[in-house]
Amino acid sequence: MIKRNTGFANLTAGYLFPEIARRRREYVASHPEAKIISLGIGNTTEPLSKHIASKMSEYCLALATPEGYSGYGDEQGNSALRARIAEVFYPGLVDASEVFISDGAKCDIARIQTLFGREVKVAVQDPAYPVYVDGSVVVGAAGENNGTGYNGITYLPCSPENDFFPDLSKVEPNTLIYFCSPNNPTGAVATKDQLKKLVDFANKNGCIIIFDAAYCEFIRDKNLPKTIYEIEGAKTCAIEVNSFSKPAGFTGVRLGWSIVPNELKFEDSSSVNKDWNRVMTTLFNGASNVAQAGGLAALDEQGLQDMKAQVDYYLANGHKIKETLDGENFKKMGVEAFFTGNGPYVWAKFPGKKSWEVFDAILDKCHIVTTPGSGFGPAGESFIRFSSFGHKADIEEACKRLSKFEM
Ligand code: PGU
Repeated sequence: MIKRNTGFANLTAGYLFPEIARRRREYVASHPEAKIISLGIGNTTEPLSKHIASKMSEYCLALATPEGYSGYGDEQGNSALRARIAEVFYPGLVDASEVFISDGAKCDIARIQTLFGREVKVAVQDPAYPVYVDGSVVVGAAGENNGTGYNGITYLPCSPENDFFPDLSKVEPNTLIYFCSPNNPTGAVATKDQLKKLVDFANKNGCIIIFDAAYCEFIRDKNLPKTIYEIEGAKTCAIEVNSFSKPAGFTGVRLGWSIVPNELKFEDSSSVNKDWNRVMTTLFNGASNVAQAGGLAALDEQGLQDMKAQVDYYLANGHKIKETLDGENFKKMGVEAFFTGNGPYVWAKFPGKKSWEVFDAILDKCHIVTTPGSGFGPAGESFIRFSSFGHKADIEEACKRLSKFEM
């Protein structure tokens, strides 16, 4: 018999979001009358831009003609799209040869684990998008589960007390640091000064940063950095992952990218970009050509306008949720809600309560699904994440119900 990958045995319960879906199903089975609204998983709800959809559709129909047909493309992605991403998101900062097109940021985060293997030390912000830790556990880089976390992972608490920016002195040299800004789940956006601290620390200590910028298009404050490459020195210490999922509504279409700078090196001076190219060409066969046609359309003048409008729509929902959580009923419970207006999540602390307890109470009393903060790491305990992805009318109804919530 083949032995089970010990990484899987080491994983705690199921992946967070299917577990939430399971609890929702269980609740609905016993309360069939409940009209559930989801402020849980960060899943886009608004239809694609007509402009982007029609470009994909044109491309798709052309595939049915001899002239328009194409099979496998370059594994690194369509060269026009690589160049356009460099130009739109990283003007003067990144070369097209450093852009790798993919089927999404989550998939890139998974493949990144193969790039560094099981020997690497890992540090994560706590709370964090669960894929960084779970992915590390699967490849065996996280060590053993000791009940509150994994002993091979350095958890860097990010809380209101430290302005959601971690104490880096806890990170050992030569560590892979996952850093997400705008942050999932806290919504915090690192300032240029904070990112400069992170970059300087990484360069000084031989660390590599995996910078997850999946929500960068939500940044409305012009002083906040949208990419880590705005920070001097980032190209020798950082990989960025990014995605069309949230700004273009491509959560189902699937399209993302990673940036691996030519200057980034391993300990033996070999090129990280070269190995990443090897990973992408060997273990990935290129993003869907239809999705890439959509990506190109998303980055022309009309597409950029349409993406901005979609993000504005979700941001308006976020403001509404934050306003509701600032209401008298929540004040009485001592709740403090955090929303920067530069990300899609509202992060709220329920002092003295367990996250799952609050999750259950909101589901039971308001018929609203949320995400328990403890699912993002030990420092997320007592918090709840509210997602602003949803139809405006649903958000309004959810806010009406929440304004009467008590526990
Ligand atoms: N990075 C971050 C920080 C995310 O929050 C998400 C989605 C992704 C990457 C995934 O990007 P793709 O390009 O679509 O692969 N987070 C959502 C969805 C849950 C999930 O499992 O991805 C969330 O609710 O946190």
